[in-house]
Amino acid sequence: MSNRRSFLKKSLLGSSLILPSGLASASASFFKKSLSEKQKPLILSTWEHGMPANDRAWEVLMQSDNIVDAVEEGVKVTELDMDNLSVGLQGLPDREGIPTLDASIMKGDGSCGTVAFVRQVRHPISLARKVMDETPHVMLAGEGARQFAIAQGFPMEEETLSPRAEEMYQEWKIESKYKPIINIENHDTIGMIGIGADGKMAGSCTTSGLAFKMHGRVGDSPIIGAGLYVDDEVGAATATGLGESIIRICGSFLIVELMRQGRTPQEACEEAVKRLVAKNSKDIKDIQAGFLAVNKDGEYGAYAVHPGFNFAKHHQTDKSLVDSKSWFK
Ligand code: SD4
Repeated sequence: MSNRRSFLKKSLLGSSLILPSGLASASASFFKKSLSEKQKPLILSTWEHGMPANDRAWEVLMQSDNIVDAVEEGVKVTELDMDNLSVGLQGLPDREGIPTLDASIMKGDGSCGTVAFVRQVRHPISLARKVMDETPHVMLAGEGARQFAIAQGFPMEEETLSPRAEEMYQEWKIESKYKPIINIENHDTIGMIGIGADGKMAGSCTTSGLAFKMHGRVGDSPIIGAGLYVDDEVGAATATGLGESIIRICGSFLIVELMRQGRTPQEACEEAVKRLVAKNSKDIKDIQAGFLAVNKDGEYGAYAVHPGFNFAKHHQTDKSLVDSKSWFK
């Protein structure tokens, strides 16, 4: 909880002491309502590229009042960002030199769609949305996902690497060693979670996954409950970082369940990181992972294994980039 909000809560507690009891509780509920309403709508995204993505999401939300459209359109900005080497077809390829993409989208009513290990699709998030809206399934993978994209009229893109990705791939090929490296280009997935003025929530997550991964490797981002989870009754969470470590603890689902049990988003993210550290203790020095969460009142939190994780937040009166705290200092 921000200092300002805890200050307001404390002052409210103080003021209710001097009011007659009926008036005090009316005043308390008025203030509680206006406090939480101030936080809605709210859009949060992982990393600095979340700033332009949030701007677009906000614009769509203001025009349509539709939080699902907002989180889809928002991350499409990142999918097109040529400077981002972890999202979209311009991202770093797998060991065979092929970019393969993972994405998921989820609504607070439990509807969700995901695509994994998909090729040649410029906007995997929109393909995930089609899986959610147009099929009875949750997840399509690989060639099946690509065929579905063609059937849905998605253009098939060339698989030529972006100049920067090609250069880095050629450099990597000299040693051909896969080693996760924290906080550089290979950890830049965008996860976006948002809450509309009406309290409806949604989230999206899209990535080219780990650089130089094995062909066919799928990370946490398209796994509902790992890279993304949303429940209108509680809140939403998303993840970035080494997918294997996040999948092992069902990170995003864990955070939502901890919030359901009464933890704040901040406490829930911290507990998830604690579990992740415990379950991945052998390699933890080389593992970066970060979580971002919001509850249905619009309170939010974030926490990472190592320093360096940040997130973008956008609401009515403020848009800013916030540094997350971390397990290792
Ligand atoms: C993955 N979680 O595929 C993704 C990578 C990532 O920021 O988050 N990069 O494991």
